[in-house]
Amino acid sequence: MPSGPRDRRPVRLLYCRLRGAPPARPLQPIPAYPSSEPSPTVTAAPSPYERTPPIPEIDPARFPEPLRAIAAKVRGGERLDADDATLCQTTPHLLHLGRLADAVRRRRHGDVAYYNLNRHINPTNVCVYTYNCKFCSFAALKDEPHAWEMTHDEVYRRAAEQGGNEVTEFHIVGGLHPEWPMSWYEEMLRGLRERFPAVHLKAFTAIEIGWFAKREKLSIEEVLGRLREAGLGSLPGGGAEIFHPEVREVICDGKLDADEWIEVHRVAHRMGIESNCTMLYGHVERVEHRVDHLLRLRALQDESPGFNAFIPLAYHPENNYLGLEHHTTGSEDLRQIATARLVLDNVPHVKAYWVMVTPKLAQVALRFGADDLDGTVVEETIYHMAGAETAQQLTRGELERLVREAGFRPVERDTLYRPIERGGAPEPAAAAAATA
Ligand code: V47
Repeated sequence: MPSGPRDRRPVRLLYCRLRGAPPARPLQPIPAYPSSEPSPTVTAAPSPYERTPPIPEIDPARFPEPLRAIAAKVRGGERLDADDATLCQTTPHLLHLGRLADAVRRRRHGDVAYYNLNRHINPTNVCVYTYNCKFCSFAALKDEPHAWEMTHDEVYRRAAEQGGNEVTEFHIVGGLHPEWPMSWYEEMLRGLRERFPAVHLKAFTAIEIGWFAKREKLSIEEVLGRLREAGLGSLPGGGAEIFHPEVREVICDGKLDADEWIEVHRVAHRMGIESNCTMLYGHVERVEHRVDHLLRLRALQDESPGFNAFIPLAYHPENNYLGLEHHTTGSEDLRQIATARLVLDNVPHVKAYWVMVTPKLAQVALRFGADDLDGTVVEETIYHMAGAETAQQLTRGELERLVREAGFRPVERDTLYRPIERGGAPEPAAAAAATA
């Protein structure tokens, strides 16, 4: 495990199913996070799901011919259609695409770029879908040496190691454990809420929610109701992968299908539980699958708003059964950010998840439509087990520096994108940008 925020050693192959004998992965204590932040307070601000308004200053004549029609639509506040989305996914004019996405991003968020102080916790990687999800390098069967199962006390200890109430979010996801009842997770949420009452619990992908419903023979609404009662604040966006059945059959056959994933988020939004959404790209999918995926997310947001952020997730190929070797390129990563900003006109935030694309590219992505870098993270397993060589955590200072040197103003947010005030007066411009 890295020894602190400055440690840049890659967390190497914890276990390689493709290559041979797995070393055990003991749970290691994480060194204390060097911080003496005052407890946070948040300023109220609504989360705007409405579409991006017209941007009259865009001049379509200044764009290459194939992009002019899209530029005219962005200028008029018109929605892009499937053909436009396909063009975004294929145009060689990446910088011009980025310029359009940047205009939309600035119209919504001005010069603000968000980050948060969060901590990821993965209570277990034991998962009934270990052999279904061929792209996943995280999951394990119970008797495999790299499997882990935390106790409640281990979860609380990990939560405390970051500095407890100094973070504003615990991001908690894990495998679908065949033996743990939903009450195990309810108790965990209650325990965290009791010990860290100021920390938002963003927990459980739609896949986990679907699993609880199946295992406990409950409706999605009953599962979400019980988890909310125990302390659940919102849902992360994982598990969406690529919705199209042609792709799902290859990469995660047997897992929740597109309609089921969407139904979990629909129900959550109707209950007032906000969420995020994702797309896993750069594996076997084609352009039309990505377009279909984005349009399905947009349609759900029209029908039942509640997505705060979209996070394009770049596929990492190591230590899994998919059998691919290539990583995504920087251009591809920036294209996904820009396309999302232009096509998902009703999703307020686009996240450049630094763990996935590296802090350096995430910084550039702020100029291609992204307005958020995610957070401090502290301990990441899903991507690092798939070969990510990024650090395990960034400090607040490092995140702010990335934002400032990209020409934006860093604003710490809570999970629901309300600016956080620590001690001094809130920056009025930051609060205004958050509500714009
Ligand atoms: O659901 C799994 C993806 C997701 C691999 O909501 C992989 O704020 C690449 O959803 N290569 C989990 N990706 C991560 C996630 C997330 C991350 C950050 C913020 C938020 C949020 C959500 O990671 C999984 C899956 O789609 N994943 N394996 C892999 N080999």
